Amino acid sequence: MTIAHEINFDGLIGPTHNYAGLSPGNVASATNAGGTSLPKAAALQGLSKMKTLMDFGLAQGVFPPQHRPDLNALRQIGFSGSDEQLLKSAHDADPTLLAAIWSASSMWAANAATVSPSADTADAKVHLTPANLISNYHRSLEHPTTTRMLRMIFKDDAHFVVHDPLPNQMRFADEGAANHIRFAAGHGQPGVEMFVYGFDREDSAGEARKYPSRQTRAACQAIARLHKLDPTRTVYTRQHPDAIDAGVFHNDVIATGNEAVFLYHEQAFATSRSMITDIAGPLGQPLTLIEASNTDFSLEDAVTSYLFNSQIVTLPDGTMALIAPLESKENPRVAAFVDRMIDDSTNPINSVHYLDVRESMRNGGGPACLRLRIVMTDQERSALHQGVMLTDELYQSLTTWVEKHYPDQLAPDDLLDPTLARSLTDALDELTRILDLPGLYPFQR
Ligand code: SUG
Repeated sequence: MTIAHEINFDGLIGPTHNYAGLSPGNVASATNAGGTSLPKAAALQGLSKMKTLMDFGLAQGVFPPQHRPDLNALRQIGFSGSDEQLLKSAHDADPTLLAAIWSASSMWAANAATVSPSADTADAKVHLTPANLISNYHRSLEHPTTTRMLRMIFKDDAHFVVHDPLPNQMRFADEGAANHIRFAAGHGQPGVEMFVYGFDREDSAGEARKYPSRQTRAACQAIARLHKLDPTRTVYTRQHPDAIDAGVFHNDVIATGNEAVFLYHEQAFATSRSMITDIAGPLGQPLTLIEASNTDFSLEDAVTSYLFNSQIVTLPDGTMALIAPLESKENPRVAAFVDRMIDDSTNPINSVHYLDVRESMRNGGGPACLRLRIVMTDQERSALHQGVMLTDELYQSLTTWVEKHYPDQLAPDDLLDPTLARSLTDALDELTRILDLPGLYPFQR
């Protein structure tokens, strides 16, 4: 039997983390638009989450933030002049354009790529497809650097394939692992991969009305083909339109899984029951279903508490733990549901750890959004770039780096400041030395 473990790669929250209301259908982003953010606190919250998981004995990786503000993105759409003039003219044309090129949105690593482990792919390699993220302009700026970063970290082509992102066209709108759950009897066993979409051009009847769908069925199918998945072990499921319209802009806001455990809300999917047989059949063992009903708590509770954006992790002793956002503890209906789940011996989740990632949460990103999980054998793990694997020393270096370079606060007007923009270039240059990723950023080439 092949032994493999899940490694979580968290996006280190960048120094330009701010609240701009850039994502229609993301309730937290809209609610906090125009507020003052705390970039240093945000990054330290994220680092502390990574350290907590490492201290549980789990392998933990780090993805560096991207270089923002992306002034080249402004030149590409016709703005010109000095840095100061670029920032000012973009602001005068449309303040959301200015905010977009400053966004630290690459922190949400669950949207970096979709990943299939080698146990599921025909060529027995780990396949990664960077997400094109074309549904929102600020996020569409991420994939060139994400692709480059993944190709530096997963460089060894004996083990890894990093594909190009899907075509930049709405037909193939893709948001990565946030809309993908892999089930398996154990991490190293062949899995069943579930792809979740909101839009299907063959079937427009089931569409959300109020908010956009960000993932298409065609994108899911393309990734399954690229990753050489077994069609009999691949399941496509549609998000419930009512869920999208309640603020479930990614499936990981309403469902999650780990190994053979499936945790979801009864209103998550347009097709709850049939899909469960489609998953459990090829898996060859029953799924442990943990369903939250509307009487447990509502869709709105799910969206404000972000319970389903918890990470379910398998601990070294074989039991599972729930890594949940503090907001779940603060909702009495959700917290009571969690208590019942932990007490229930028919599922393997034995403990809950509530973490503070409030700065990210205020933009709609919980614990699971902040990480990309990759199941790997020990051999694959030793083949990846080791500079991004968290150790106590790296945790210390990154904490010191954040303390030294990050602004304490960012208000919307700060985004007009060219001095801040320039100081961040030096900081990121230093970061590529800490993580041993020379030449990652466009300004270094
Ligand atoms: O794409 N928020 C992100 C949150 C992504 C959460 N990720 C997962 N669910 N996996 C988004 O909507 C808000 C930025 C702003 O408004 O300033 C933002 O991009």
